[in-house]
Parts: sequence; C-alpha cells; structure tokens
Amino acid sequence: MITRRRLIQSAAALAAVRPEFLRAQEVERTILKLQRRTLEVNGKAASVYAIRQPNGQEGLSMEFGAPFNVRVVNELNEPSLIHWHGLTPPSQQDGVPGLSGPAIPAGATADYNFPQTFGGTYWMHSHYGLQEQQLLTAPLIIRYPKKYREFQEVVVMLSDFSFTSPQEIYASLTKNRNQKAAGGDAGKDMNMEMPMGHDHMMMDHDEAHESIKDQGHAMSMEHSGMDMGEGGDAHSMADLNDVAYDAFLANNRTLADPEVIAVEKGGRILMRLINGATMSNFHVNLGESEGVLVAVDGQEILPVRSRSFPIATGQRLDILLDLPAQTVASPIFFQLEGDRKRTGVVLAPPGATIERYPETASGIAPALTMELEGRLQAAWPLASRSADRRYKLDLTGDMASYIWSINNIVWNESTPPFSIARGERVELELTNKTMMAHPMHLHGHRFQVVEIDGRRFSGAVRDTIHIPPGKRAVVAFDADNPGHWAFHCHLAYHMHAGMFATFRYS
Ligand SMILES: [Cu+2]
Repeated sequence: MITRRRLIQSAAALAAVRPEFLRAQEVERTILKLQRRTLEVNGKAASVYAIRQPNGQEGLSMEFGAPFNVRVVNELNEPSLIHWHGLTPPSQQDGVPGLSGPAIPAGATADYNFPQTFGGTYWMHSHYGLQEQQLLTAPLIIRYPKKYREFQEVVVMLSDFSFTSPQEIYASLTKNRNQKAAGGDAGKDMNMEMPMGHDHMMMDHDEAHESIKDQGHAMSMEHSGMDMGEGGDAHSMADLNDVAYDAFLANNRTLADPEVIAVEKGGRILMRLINGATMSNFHVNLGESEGVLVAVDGQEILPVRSRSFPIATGQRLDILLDLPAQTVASPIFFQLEGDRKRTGVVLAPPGATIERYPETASGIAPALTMELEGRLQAAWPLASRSADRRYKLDLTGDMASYIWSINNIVWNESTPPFSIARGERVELELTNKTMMAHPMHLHGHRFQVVEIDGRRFSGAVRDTIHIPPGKRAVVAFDADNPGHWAFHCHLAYHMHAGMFATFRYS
C-alpha cells in the first residue's frame, strides 16, 4: 500500500527531472505570511501581528501523513523567526534564532520541509525578541484522519494582551535591577508582597512600593476566604502574574464580545485548547458539563473526566465534550490564576439565547498546582529504561531583580550547552527554587513526566511542564534528534531575562 507520504516523497524525488511535478509540490506547500493587523480590544484599536495563509486562515491545520511543507513569508518590516511548538523537526528548522539558524530578514522567506512524527494540537509562535507578546502566534493542528471523526473540532487559542509595548513592560519589570546593583535592598521585600504589574510602571519606587504593599494585603485578605479548588496552598499565591494585562483573549476576542461557535445541540465536540499567552496561566471551566481530557501537548493520555482543567503557558489540552440536548448555549470560560479575570468562547446551537457573561468570575481562581499532572498517565509511555545521563537543573532567580536563570546561570550566546549523546535516555531533575511557577519547555523532543516530589510514576508525555514554587519534577526523553536545542521557561519575560539553556549533540 502506498501511503500519502510516500506518494509525495516519490513526487519530490521525480521533481528533479520532471518539471510538472514541481507544480504538484507547490500545491502541497502552505504559505504562512507574517503580517501586521489591527485588532480592536476593549473598544480601542491595537496594532498587532498575525500568522496567516493567503486565504486569511490563521496558522495551519493539516492531516497526519503529509510532510510539514511550509514557506514563511516575512511581510513585517523587521526580522522574525517562527518556532513550531511541539513538533520535532530537524534542528535547523526549529525556528530559534541563533540556535537553529538566522532570523528571516524583513521581506524575505524561509522554507520548511520535514516528515511528521505525531498528530495532535500544536502551535506556532515567533521566537524572535518579544514578538510573541504582540500575537505573532497561531494554531498548528495535525489531525489523525480516522480519529474523532464524529466530533466537531473547536480550536481555541488563548492570549494575554497589553496596550503597552513589550519593551516597556520588560523595562518596568527589570527596573529594580540597577537599584539592586547599586546596593539598594528596597526591591527585596517588595518582591515578597506582590508581583509588579505595569500599573506601577510610571510611579517612582517608594510610591510603587506602598501601592504594591496595599494591593498585596488586599489580596491575601481575599485569599483567606477563597475556594482553593484543585488543591492550591496559601503560599503558592506569593508571586503570580508579573504583568497586569489589559485583556485576555480567546481566539482574539474578549468575553465582552466573544466568539460564538455554531454547534449542534447534543453534538460532540473535540476542543483543542492552546495557551498561547505570553505570561498567563488559566483554569478551563466547562460549566455544568464534564469534559474528558484525552491529550496534553498533543500526546494522548488515559482519559480524565472533570469540569475544570488547568492550562499553563505553552501547553495544550484536547477535551471531548458532549453538549446538552436542549437549545442552550454553553459558555467555556478561561479564568486567570490568582484573579477573577476571565475570557471565553460560547458554543451555541441555532436558536440559542446568548447571554452576556461578565468578564470577572465571582471568586478568585487559585494558582495552578501539579495535582492533575500527578494523576496523568501516558497512553503511549516511553520504553522502560534507566537513564544514561541525568542533569539536575534548578530553576533560579527572583522577582525583585527580575533576573531569571537555570542553575543560577543567566543564559547568553556564549553559555556552553549541556552535552548529551545520541541514543541516550536523558533525565532532567527540575527543582523550582523561586517564588514563581515556571512552565518549562523542551524543543525538538517529547519528554515523559516520570517523577513528582520523589514519587515515581508513568506520567504524561508532553513538551511543557508547569512547575510551581518549591516543586521538583523529573522528566525523561530519548536523545533521538541531534542538534542544538533550547530548554527554557515559556514565560516570555523570564526567558528573555535568562531562564534558558541548551542541549547539543550530533
Ligand atoms: Cu519562568
């Protein structure tokens, strides 16, 4: 039997001698344009980015089997480079400037062509500077042709949005560095009280300090009466949400003007959720109906039923949902951890009344924990094998100076990579020694979560693991994709500040 992939490969092989096959190849290639667009948020126009096909579709959706064959056209007036988050391309096509290759200059193009290894819910985003904050992000869906055919696919990508430029946000987050360097210690206790949002940007330091203290106090008062949900503990509220965003978006829209997705009453939905936010972790709230979580980060797990699931920055969840048989709308909410703010989409059969849903929930959502992570079990675990190499990687840094690092090393271009050897089973022991949670992402490989806080188990296979303060997790992967690979915190400003490392092998 000839597979679709083989057919295309043989077409490619013939292309050298038969020009008509070049055109066939052309047809198989998806064009993705990096563009500017105007987005209206809270009634105000904002200039942001987009990754779109010529027909306007954001990102791409393809069937498993065909090669990933994409041309990126950079129509921006600045360089860029797109990373295929969750895919395992050859290193040179991974889209990390400086590691995989150079950024795409303004006006230039870059081609990508590599075989697929897995279907699932992935996404794409710029790995260049802080462009991800301005929505240079899009879904990347690879469907298994025979799986979930009776389900309607609903793709939802979450984003956090600010009218303030990412450069200004970063400058405000790091402004206490100089004071610290000059011997000032004022930043230190400020850190313990409350994360600094950009509301405080324009204040001088003393003023900001007072205001943050007040806010921290108010928050801990509220916190004492809140529902702790999935097992959050009080001290995990310590440092959440570094940046005070102006809006949270689901498919580019706020809950004040949500996307209404047409569904059939009693229909079956496969929701592919992507947390494409830069700095924000959410709780998915399905309302009255239970959903069945069937995959995380594109990789299948043994199903877990719940009305609520956590989703950290960079992660994906595939959730099956049976809709009510009545003509009623089903809102799906995404609530920011440690906050009342939320966004959402509405699933609505024809004739259903669409209510107006408040943009704030009645209670503050707890911080994300590892409670669910500790219950997930891979449907297809890594082969059982002991580790050939193990690295202890401490997540280090602090909010006050906004210096973030791994093993106290703030990454720069001259930081040596961790060495591993092809064919090895590698384990990374990740211990969060900071007051903030960090969603840690490995490029070019899928890892399995094999230990949390000393308990060994056959956890989920994924590419991004969320590690709250004080927690320790071990992930294992097989070194089967030689190259120079990034491993970093997926909070964009933490990565930018140095919580980044690389692995290299040939
Ligand atoms: Cu981080």
